[in-house]
Amino acid sequence: MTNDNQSTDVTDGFHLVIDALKHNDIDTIFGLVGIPITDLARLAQAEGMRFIGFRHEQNAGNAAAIAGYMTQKPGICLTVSAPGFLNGLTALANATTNCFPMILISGSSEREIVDLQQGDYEEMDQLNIAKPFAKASYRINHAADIGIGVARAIRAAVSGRPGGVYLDLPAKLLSQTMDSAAGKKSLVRVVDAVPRQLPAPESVARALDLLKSAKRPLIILGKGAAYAQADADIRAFVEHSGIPYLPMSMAKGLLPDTHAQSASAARSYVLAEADVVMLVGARLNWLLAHGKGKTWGAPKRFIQIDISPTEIDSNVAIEAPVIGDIGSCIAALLNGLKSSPLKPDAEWVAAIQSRKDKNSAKMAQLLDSKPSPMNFHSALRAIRDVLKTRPDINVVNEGANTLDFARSIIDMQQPRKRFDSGTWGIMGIGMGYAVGAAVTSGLPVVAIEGDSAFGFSGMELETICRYRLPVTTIIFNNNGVYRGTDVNPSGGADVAPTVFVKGARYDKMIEAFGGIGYHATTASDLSSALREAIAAGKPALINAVIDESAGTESGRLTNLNPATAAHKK
Ligand code: ADP
Ligand code: TZD
Repeated sequence: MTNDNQSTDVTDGFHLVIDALKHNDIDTIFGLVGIPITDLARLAQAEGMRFIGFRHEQNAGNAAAIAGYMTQKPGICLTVSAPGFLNGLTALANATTNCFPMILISGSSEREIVDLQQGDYEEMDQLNIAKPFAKASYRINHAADIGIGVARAIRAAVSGRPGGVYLDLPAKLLSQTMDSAAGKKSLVRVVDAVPRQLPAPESVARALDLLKSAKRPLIILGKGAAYAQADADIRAFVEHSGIPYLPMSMAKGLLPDTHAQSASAARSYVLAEADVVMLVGARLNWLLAHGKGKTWGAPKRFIQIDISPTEIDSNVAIEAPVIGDIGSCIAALLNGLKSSPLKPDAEWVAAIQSRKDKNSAKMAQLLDSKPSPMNFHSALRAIRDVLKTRPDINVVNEGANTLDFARSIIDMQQPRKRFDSGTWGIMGIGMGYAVGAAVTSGLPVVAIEGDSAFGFSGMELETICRYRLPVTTIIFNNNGVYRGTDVNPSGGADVAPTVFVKGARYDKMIEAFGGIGYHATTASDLSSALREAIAAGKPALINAVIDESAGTESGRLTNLNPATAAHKK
């Protein structure tokens, strides 16, 4: 361990990195130690920062990313070189894809050896490998540059469209020394890291004109809107305009899902029938069928609010782009609305209501059934009823059917409380997000996990137990990827590619680390286990046994599976 008190006049790279982070109010590092960064983690702890150690870097990176999304401050992930760096890189790429601010800090090996490919311990040209996956990538070579390097990384992560930043710290840098007064002076505090970016007044006027011309307007709120923390103005705009809205999955709770203007229960209808659609921090990617085709019916006229100008016209023509930060854009639009109010067509509102009523009645029937074993609906009904009483709880959600059904059945009442597979539809975010959300908010987390999805990060149950986090993980155990019913078509001894060990007892896993395990075979078991686990505020895992034939292949995305054209006899 580095000796803090060797000389009061000298500081080194280790100290300067920690000082630079603290100087910018960063108080937590998620990571996994080893050469050359073990002492950096120790020092962080010694200097009053929180170091949360993981079992795999991808999960540490995911925790950092979700902390960034929740706070608008970059989450920090610290890893060792080469393999540790690569393990963290998936999380960095996922953060960049989702527009979450995080900084992956990795130690790296001797430059001279790496560049001549002479076979150093954990040799890898990390900086160049990180570039395509990060919003920005930097290496610091001199201790005197640590202050500016860290400041640069912070600003790159959070300004404009947020994203993942890679910061390369060669081993040699960490032990480099310099005069401590000069070191202190070299620190940089980032001023106005997330500057307001005001929209051009003419873009606001254009958007309002288009909105006023609409007969069947629709607002779509994306996770960019949730990230922006402009909750009160967004709600005021939606309510003043009277326009029906759809929340994307992580924007659920920005307005409570029970809000009268939510069109979620009539999603297909409003997407097909709307004439003018206003996107607020939501991209027209695959999650919105690229803004065209069958889902969207007749071509739409779009308004798009986004901080990134090049997002506009990415998939279809946008008639009224409004470029700026969502807080400033919505405030300007709200202002315009006050001087000339809108009133959406009563027929449009009534038509949506009647679809909502019809679809909700159908859903209520499914939710009321009590099949044995449980299916997705009956299990989620039990969870929904418990979570309704705890709007403060963070919900993490991944899987295929488990994700699709939970998204529509579990209502959210508060913003930035739902964290899921996001823009990539990635599996493996579960336990990393759960730890990140619990540590960042200090509030309980309920992770609703497909059994396959859970497997990607399941070892972090130990992390959850080690830090005694109030995380309850619910495994939707249907014996496989999607379902557990496939059979090996060749008749061979191996099980089918989608099938797991039948009847696995995931609840036993958490018991190995001192957590509480529950085995739930009925909705009432599940309900009482969840109530008890939340009340206890301790690490818990509920193995919820689900009918292995329930659900569909790939959940809602069945149609994305390419079909084989060749059928061998
Ligand atoms: P969803 O998956 O919920 O539809 P996306 O991740 O596709 O949402 O879209 C988020 C969008 O929000 C991105 O295009 C991003 O540039 C934008 N964004 C993020 N933060 C802000 C902000 N503070 N102001 C404006 N736009 C933002
Ligand atoms: N690997 C990664 C990193 N991301 C992925 N999305 C996949 C693989 C493919 N995949 C899905 O898209 S969903 C899924 C996989 C493996 C798991 C589905 O099974 P589950 O969920 O048990 O988690 P359900 O609820 O039983 O369908």
